[in-house]
Amino acid sequence: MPTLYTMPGTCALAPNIAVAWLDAPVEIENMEYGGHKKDEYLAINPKGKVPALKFDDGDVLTEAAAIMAWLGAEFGTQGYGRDTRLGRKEAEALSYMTSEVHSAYGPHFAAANFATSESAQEEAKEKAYETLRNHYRRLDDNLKENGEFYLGERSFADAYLYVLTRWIEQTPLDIGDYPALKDHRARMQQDEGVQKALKRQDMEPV
Ligand SMILES: N[C@@H](CCC(=O)N[C@@H](CS)C(=O)NCC(=O)O)C(=O)O
Repeated sequence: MPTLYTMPGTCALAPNIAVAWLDAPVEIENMEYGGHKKDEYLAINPKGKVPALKFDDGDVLTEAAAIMAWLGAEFGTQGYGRDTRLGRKEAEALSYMTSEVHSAYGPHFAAANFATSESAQEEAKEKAYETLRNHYRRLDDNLKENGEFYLGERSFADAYLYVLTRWIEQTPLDIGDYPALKDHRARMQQDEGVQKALKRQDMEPV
């Protein structure tokens, strides 16, 4: 059975939720914070990041969007079929959320990678929050247009969006400014699969 490596508080929660929704035969190995820098894990994922999915033959797949694409293709009944609109849109949404929105958190999570002095780091963070405000505005508008789920029907984009709406609490941004996102987060926390994934990752609803 493949193993999905996760860590509390991280974006690995999205593929973890996908595993729960699909009831996929995937073991969850939730490492303590810091486990991602240990030699044993670096041998699995030299990038030193989670998530990573290790297959029985030793092959390893990294990148949350790629892992969810594999899960959907292997165990899913909808989404990720490139011939369906939902599948195309799901790939688009996950690329946007992982490569644009998550990346915009860089100065927040690791300011030292962006500037040396404390004041320059603060400036980098402020710029990041400005960028994030624009991203969350766009996400909120898209969700408002589509209703209950980010793409109109439930998809893995909702799982990743849940990660992003949790992280907002660590920033000076206010989820109250994004009412559709706030409602989405509350609905997700009622979901059985989300609750199961949170527990497996040693996390609580926000
Ligand atoms: N592009 C990667 C990003 C993975 C990533 O940044 N993971 C974070 C947790 S959300 C991590 O492991 N950070 C630890 C570190 O950078 O030290 C993906 O989408 O899977």
